[in-house]
Amino acid sequence: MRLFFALWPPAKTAHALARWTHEVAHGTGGTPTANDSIHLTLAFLGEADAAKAYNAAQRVQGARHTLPIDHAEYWKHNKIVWVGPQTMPAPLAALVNQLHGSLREHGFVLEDRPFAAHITLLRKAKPPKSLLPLPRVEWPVNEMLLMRSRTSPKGSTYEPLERFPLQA
Ligand code: 2AM
Repeated sequence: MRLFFALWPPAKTAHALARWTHEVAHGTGGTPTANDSIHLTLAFLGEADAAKAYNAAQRVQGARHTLPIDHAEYWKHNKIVWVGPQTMPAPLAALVNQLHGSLREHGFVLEDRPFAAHITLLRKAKPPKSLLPLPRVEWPVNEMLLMRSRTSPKGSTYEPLERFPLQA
């Protein structure tokens, strides 16, 4: 199974981000992420064993927090438009560090590149002249999810396998 850990926004937040993406796409073209597929990846495992991933995640004790979405950027190398926090929130950094540490202890091989908190909203986009101001959105982070990804020529679909509540 192709697996990853992620944060999922509430429907209202995803909707606001999707509306913004739609406006941006007038200028850049590209394929918008479907509303219910908008997410932030914490760790990408690729083909992996779900039970092992579950065990690794159970050891993680993250704290609830709010994720600010106050930065938008275009990456030339993979032609995506993404949004995320301008500054990494400390509880998110701690969550990612714990999760990556526990996954490595359980034998998972993760990318060496430093973690970049990004939410991909447009793929195959042309470079934008400028990016529209972002809507003010609330993204409460109360749980992390173990997700299964299925890829097809039409794109990826995601299915939650397990939810891990964060501490209040
Ligand atoms: P992306 O949005 O930048 O493509 C599911 O594929 C999620 O895992 C996506 O959010 C994707 O990020 C992320 N991801 C991280 N590393 C990946 C990799 N090597 N291959 C595919 N997806 C990866």
